Amino acid sequence: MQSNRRETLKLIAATALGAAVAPLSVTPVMAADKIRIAMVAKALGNGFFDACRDGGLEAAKELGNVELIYTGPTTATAEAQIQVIDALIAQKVDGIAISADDTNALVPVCKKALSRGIKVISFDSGVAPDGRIMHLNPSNNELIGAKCVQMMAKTLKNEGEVAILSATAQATNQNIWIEEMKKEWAKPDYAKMKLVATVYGDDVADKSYRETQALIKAHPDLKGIIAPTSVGIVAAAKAVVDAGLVGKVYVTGLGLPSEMKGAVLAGATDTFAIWNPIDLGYSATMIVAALVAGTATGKAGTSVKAGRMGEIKIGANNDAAMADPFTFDKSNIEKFAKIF
Ligand code: RAM
Repeated sequence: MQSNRRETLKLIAATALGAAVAPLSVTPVMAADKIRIAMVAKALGNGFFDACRDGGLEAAKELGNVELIYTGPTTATAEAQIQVIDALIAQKVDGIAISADDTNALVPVCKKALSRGIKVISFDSGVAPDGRIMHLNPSNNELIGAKCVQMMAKTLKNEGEVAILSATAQATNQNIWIEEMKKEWAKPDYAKMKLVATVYGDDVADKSYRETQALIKAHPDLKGIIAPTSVGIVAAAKAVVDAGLVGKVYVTGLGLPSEMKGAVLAGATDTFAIWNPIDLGYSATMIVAALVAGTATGKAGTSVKAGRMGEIKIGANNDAAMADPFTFDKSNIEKFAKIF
């Protein structure tokens, strides 16, 4: 790991920046020499992206010559993200890592950024291939989808009505995961576990809470809710607790241990999963820095050095994936709640 870090510093020092860049701990680099990388969240005020930002800041500090601009719209819509990207183009940033609110709608503005020499990647939630150099998936999509169904099946002993509470209807990542869930769900093991509805809380706590209440009302036999969103899962669990349905309706999906501790201890959630968002933001920032420095191309079949995360291999469609999702329950929630 240390050698990777040293390697990265050496590479950055030897790049287009021209001047030799001393390790950050010794000599701070002049602001004007800094590579400016923007990390664009689906929306601000989401703890998941705050954790990604923390990872990005860690990478920037480690590289020493990177300034991280953490930004995003107030609502998770493509229109709002387009405005954010346009502003970043006007600011002439060097690189952008975006978690997309829409796969295709962001392509033109991302292409515009690319045509101005800005290195654009997507992370977490992808932009279609034409609009980015590469995409960093947090984990294997098939695994994420299967995991969500398996966690629900384990709690419900493979039986009962289940609904999905997603983020926005256009979110690239949730839509892929829901497709993968359905593939897993088609297996005979789950014949008695029925998907009765898919609703969207838009990664807004209030809306997710109200959608959960509506689900409970519309489906009196509902036994489970899968929320593949860190905002939705917390809101759904709260709605279950508030309705006095702990032990009758279970919530699982993807969430942050720090935000899900209450739900797990209350019994509304048996298990849930996630990857480390700090590592995700750290890696995305490292990748953009390497693209700006010219030490990586992001092309299929190549790899990119991402500091303490090691070498990240880039596969078909210029996609890469990080670690497997990790599962949380009563046995480990308190420990991880302190980290992210
Ligand atoms: C929400 C966002 C994000 C997703 C997590 C799991 O914070 O929708 O894109 O990866 O949930």
